[in-house]
Amino acid sequence: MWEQAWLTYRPEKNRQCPVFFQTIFVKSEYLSDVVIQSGLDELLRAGLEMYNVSFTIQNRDPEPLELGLWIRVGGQDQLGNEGYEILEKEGLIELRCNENKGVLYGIFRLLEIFRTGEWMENLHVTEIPKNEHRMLNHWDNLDGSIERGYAGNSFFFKNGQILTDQRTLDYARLLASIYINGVVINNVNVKEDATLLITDKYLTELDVLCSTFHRYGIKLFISINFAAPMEIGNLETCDPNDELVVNWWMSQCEKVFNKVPKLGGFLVKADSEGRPGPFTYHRTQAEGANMLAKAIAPYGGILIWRCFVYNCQQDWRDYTLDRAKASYEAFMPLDGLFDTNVVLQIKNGPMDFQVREPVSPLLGAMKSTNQFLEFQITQEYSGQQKHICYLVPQWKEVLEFKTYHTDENDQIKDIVSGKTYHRNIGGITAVSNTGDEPNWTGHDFAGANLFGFGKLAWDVDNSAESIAQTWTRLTFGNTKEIEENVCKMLGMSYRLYEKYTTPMGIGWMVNPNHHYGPNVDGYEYDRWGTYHRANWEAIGVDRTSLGTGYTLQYHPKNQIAFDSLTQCPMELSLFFHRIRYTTKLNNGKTLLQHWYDEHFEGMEEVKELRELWTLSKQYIDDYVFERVDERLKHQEEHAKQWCDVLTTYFYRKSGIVDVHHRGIVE
Ligand code: GCV
Repeated sequence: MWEQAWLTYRPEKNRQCPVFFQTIFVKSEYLSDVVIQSGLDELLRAGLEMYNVSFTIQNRDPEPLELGLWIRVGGQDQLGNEGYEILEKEGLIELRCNENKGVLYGIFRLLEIFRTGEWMENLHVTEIPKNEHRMLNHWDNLDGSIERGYAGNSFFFKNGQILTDQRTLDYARLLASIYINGVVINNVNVKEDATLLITDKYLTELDVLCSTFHRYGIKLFISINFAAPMEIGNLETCDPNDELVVNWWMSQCEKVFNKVPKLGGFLVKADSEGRPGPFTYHRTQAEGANMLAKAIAPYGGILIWRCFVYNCQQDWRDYTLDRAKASYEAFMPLDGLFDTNVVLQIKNGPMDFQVREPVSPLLGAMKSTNQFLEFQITQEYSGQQKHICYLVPQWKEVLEFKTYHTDENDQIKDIVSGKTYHRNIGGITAVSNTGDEPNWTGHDFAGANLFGFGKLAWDVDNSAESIAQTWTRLTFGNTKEIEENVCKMLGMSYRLYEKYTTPMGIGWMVNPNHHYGPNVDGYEYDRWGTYHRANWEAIGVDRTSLGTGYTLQYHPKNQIAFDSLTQCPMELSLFFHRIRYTTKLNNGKTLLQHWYDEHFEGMEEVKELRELWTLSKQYIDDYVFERVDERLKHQEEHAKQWCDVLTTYFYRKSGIVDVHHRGIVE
């Protein structure tokens, strides 16, 4: 059996049952709407679980002085198709919205406000999404495994079959409660059976799954294989300019959308890490994307094309190539050449979801192309859901980064929403961290990242702290004591993790393939373009304009700052610079001393996490307490391993001692 994460409705013994659990005023014409019905189902469920009451429905407007929840749909253009307004006046609560999704979202929010104790007389809340598309990408394979999954197996697929059951329905509820409105269900690395998702073998099952998620206002998407015309269509090529290929996709898409009309579109990883793409035929990424976009345009489909394109067959001896530059080089010249139903999906940094990277220079530089920003919720490089690493602070930094491409204040958040450049599609997407573990995310605290992503994608101005508070109260219980301790743990976790692993933007230094645990040279003499190039006197790749030239991909204002070691944010200094161990940083310490300090401090501070958790013991269910505690114990031990390996390695390389003599292993 599985749990309900932040939708756990605990019995409320000490509070009076609010009116919205008792009487609902709603016109009968809205009751046949499946999305509105999902909202009412949720209210019913919450009322039963919290107060053991169910509501009566009145198909009319309330009379003066009547109490209850009044659902009003339509005539609220200012709220768009997803926004809502909640107003409390003398015991009557009005939920106003323009369309059905507003009802669903408004009900979830109403429940949240009540459950977290934010409820007050004359409450007035208006919410309109800042991003039209708020999506999750699942890297689930059809055999049930999940690439970079740390919470069990897939609940979408098992043994080559698509699953639609109570668990998938509960997932849709969880996602709707955090405003997610799009989900890609399968891995971007489309192989074997997954290629067949666009064939009769799966279309009926896919349609059933799409209809289930549709009830929660969520559109499903699938990742497709660019080489499908060859692998399943018996063609000899998948050249996007070949007429046979074009026709094959046209007719295949007609079949797909006829059978699965609610499908949102396709996601494509092409010319990346062994996946096929237009480069094989000397075609551009735009030619590849547009060919597919045209095939799904008649059905209103969106074609999401990833920009994670780089050479993964690099020679580590070759200093002329810099992987960080690859995406910009491939896509920037194509700005303005993509069809209107194409959106480019760009990872937040130029490399690959490291604990800290600069913001991808493509974001903001491309002015005439739709863009989605891609985050990674699954903790591939941030502790694999064995360590606590609350990622919302990282995402906030990305969203608030100023590109300077239009003016002094343009921020990534307005670029990806489409606002800055008036794009017709925009939004934020992230790789999901869920699986079939009872608590969905393996580590209970990883739930905060999923919850936080949804809340942030809806409103990028939500603070990391307020999101953490809401999540904590909903998940563990509505008390001040739990909130204080858990939020403190979440608040310190990202910076902590960075300190004892790979600070200053150097990244990697993990064991190859599974990417868990320290291994400084794990990727150093390999083909992936992820080098630190440490020797006895210095470390880092010079990515300045005098080095690989990567900084030239930014607006001159950022380029100048990143080029200068003194102006470059210290936490990114080793991303941009090659630095001698003895060079003094802005904080007055030498590089190596700072490195030692970061690691030893991180290793010490991590102990506080377990202490704080222990303080919460009396408020938390035993089994939850234990499963988190077990992981915290591991995190503490593993932080020591990181610290020891990463200090010893550089001590041995350089011979430079730690001025505080904290016991580097010789
Ligand atoms: C799904 C990284 C990960 C891969 C992932 C890839 C991507 O390289 O390690 O597992 O593939 O990113 O984002 O496509």
